[in-house]
Amino acid sequence: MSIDNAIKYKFNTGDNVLYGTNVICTSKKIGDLKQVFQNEEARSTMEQESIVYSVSLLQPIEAGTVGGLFIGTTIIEQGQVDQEYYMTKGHIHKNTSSSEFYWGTKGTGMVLMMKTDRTYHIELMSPGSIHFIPPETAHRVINTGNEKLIFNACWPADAGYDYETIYNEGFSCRIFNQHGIPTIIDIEK
Ligand code: PAN
Ligand code: ZN
Repeated sequence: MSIDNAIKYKFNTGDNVLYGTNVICTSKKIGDLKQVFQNEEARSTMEQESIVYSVSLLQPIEAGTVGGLFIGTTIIEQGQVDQEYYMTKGHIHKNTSSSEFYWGTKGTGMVLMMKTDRTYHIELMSPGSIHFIPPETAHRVINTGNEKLIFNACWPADAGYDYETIYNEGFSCRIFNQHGIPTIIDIEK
């Protein structure tokens, strides 16, 4: 029997970031998000080094391991490109049978989930809200509040990522700030 005294991995409630030997931190800046927002011209004239969202990702097991799990924390800054709120790029999992949990810890936003037939549904995210993302469902989170939006995610280590489909085809709706109200606008493909 052995007891591990040291905390191997840690979710720091101060800065809301994961710590540990297998944690990778990345961020997406305005300059990384070409073609993600509707008004590409507005995005291209913004400060390119400005951070839109950051992810700390804990991979305690090798990517691709069947039965393994990953956990990640995402912080989406408060901001807009023209009238469109800051959001994640969004993706579908390469292994399309993978599902995922998201749960909110700070701020408010929307979880957008879109099926392969492009029908979508939206769930409101707030501290304590839990969101189940079923298999074969593209997912994106939008920060519609007036502070940072922070959420955690847990998904299979063999899920993989497909960003290309969403990059090419987009989601079937976008969320804009219209006179202070988050407004869902359907998008024709
Ligand atoms: C999340 C996302 C994270 C960033 O951990 O990867 O929120 O969003 P994008 O990956 O769309 O840029 C997750 O869904 N993992 O599967
Ligand atoms: Zn995912």
